Amino acid sequence: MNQAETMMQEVLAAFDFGAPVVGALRFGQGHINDTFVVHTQSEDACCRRFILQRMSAAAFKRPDQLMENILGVTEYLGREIESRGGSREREALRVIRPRNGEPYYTDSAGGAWRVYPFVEDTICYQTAETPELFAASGRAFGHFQRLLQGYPAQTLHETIPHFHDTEDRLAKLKAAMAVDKLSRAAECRQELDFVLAREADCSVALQALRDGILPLRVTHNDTKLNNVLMDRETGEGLCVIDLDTVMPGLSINDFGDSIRFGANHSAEDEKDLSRVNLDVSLFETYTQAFLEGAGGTLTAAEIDYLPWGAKLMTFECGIRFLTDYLEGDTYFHTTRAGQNLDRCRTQFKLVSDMEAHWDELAEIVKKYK
Ligand code: ADP
Ligand code: GN1
Ligand code: MG
Repeated sequence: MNQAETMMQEVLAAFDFGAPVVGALRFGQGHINDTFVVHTQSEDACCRRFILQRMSAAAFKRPDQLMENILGVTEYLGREIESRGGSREREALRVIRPRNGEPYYTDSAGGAWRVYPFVEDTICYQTAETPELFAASGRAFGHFQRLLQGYPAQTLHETIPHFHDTEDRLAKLKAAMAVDKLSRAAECRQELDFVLAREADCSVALQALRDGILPLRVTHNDTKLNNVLMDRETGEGLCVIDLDTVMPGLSINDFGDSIRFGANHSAEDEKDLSRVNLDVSLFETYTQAFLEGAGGTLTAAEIDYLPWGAKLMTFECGIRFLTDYLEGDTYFHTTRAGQNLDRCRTQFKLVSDMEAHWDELAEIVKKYK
């Protein structure tokens, strides 16, 4: 048995899955945590699956605080969903504690592991294959924000400090550029100039927050299409997952991150930039659906700022990919050389497209005010 297999044995033994484990395999396409699907098989032949995750040590310095947030949020969501007649087992994540009763298991090498039941009969999409699918994700994320409207925000830990602090992301990029640890900056000159030409943009949403124009809410902060599980039967958004970054934040960022990832027809790391284009009609589809799901919780100012949420989340994500590339790809999982730079380039292409369609985007959001 190699080291990874020995570690997996240790971790599997730390949890009670209710039946013998028959296998654990790598799963999903997340960029942050190490995710596995665990299969169990009991004597009555009923096979069950679980999601087992080693939380990213690079992203999350305090797994104890992270899991305190997740326990609080999943319990709250479960109650809200039940009180609306929904199924808490299918529509919310549920933490399965290890045998020692803690919220997660710390392995002998210091890794932090958690388990959720696998939400069955769902599909996790990587691209918005149809407008209906994208609309369903919009309703789910809008509704998620609505469900958490009354959550006591002051009890949440900041799991990643300055997560959507675009000014801070810019400062970190500049620092990485100055150090240029791997001498990659020369190769990224065009991308760096793209950022430097838009420095002022980094303050737009934060200034609106400081000025009291935009309210602080409890938000998801990572609203990619693949962070909502779609019901296989109905095609509707069923369960919002990846709750690691639920923190006080801006509603426009939840909207914007979905647009960044979903309102186009290409992979996040597409090399051929001619294939990376903002789909304005998908922007409209998502706007309508997100606001429908949010059910009147957004203010008029928040709706006005939605195009800024889209542009800033896309710009910020590009800045983060570029920073990670300059620092040697230590944060986002990569499967090939240059992937983070390619990801950065797709984001900046989308930002340029948003700028080119800016008036149209502003007109669209006005329609749904
Ligand atoms: P990351 O932060 O790395 O993106 P996620 O929590 O999003 O990690 O999980 C990675 C992937 O695992 C998801 O995109 C989804 O495909 C799958 N997944 C996570 N939790 C569940 C679950 N409870 N049921 C089914 N699939 C899940
Ligand atoms: C990460 O965890 P995942 O893969 O859903 C990242 C997001 C980025 C996204 C880019 C905790 O999302 O912020 O927007 O990659 N999550 C974290 O694809 O950093
Ligand atoms: Mg994810």
